[in-house]
Amino acid sequence: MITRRKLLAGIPAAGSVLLTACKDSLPPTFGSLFDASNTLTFASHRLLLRNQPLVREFTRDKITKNFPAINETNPKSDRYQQLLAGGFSEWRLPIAGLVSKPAELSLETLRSFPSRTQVTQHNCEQGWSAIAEWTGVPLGRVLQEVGMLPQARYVVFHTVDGWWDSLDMFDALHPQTLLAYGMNGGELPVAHGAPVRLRVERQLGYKHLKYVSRIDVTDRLDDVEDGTGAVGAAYGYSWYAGI
Ligand SMILES: Nc1nc2c(c(=O)[nH]1)N[C@H]1C(S)=C(S)[C@@H](COP(=O)(O)O)O[C@H]1N2
Ligand SMILES: [Mo]
Repeated sequence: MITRRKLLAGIPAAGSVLLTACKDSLPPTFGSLFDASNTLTFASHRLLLRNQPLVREFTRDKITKNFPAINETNPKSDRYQQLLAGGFSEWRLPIAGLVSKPAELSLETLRSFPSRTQVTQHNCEQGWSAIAEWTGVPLGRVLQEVGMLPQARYVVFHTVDGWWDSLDMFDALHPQTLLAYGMNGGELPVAHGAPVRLRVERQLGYKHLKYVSRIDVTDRLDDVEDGTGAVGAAYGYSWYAGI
């Protein structure tokens, strides 16, 4: 018979099995005792989601009328304002690092790739959620274009307003992970991250970087910025924000 005591004793055991299974994919700030609960969440999600299921998609009638726009809603930088005034025709997205063909992609080029449109629910860590339709190019398609090298493990994103964050390949290559340039059938509005934002549907709102300005492909995060993998880590936000 499984007693309560046995069950409780089983939790650390199950945890260590999960951790062993995921050891090679653990990000640098994970795996310590301090971060045990985040690490366990990460490890169990990876196990449960190993077949890369899609998150729920909705019909267009479920789209939220007034999708909140939060934090930065129009970056003040002169360069950004210039690009905006020019309809982003001069905008380029540099992609470099562990790729065989580093590139500076225009919006036109991104739009020329096969696109994906999905109506999904955005869940902000601050407690609100809203549904919108997003159109963009799957990040995996773009990585294929620049020739991602076999040793690549992470994709690092930088933004106009100084945010930065990263995904491992498991999330970067998920079919619903998009570089989105459209929202609700129109262009992506400035307030929501024009010209291009990240959609990473299996994670909380703060991972969906707006105003993406640069992408780097890498095999380690400890030498990127402060080594934590994301700007939010310094404020106590988990690098992995799976939902
Ligand atoms: N560059 C940038 N990206 C960002 C943010 C930001 O302040 N700057 N805020 C994040 C948070 S916490 C959320 S919930 C979503 C909000 O996206 P929205 O403004 O389109 O609703 O963007 C995320 N991406
Ligand atoms: Mo958020």
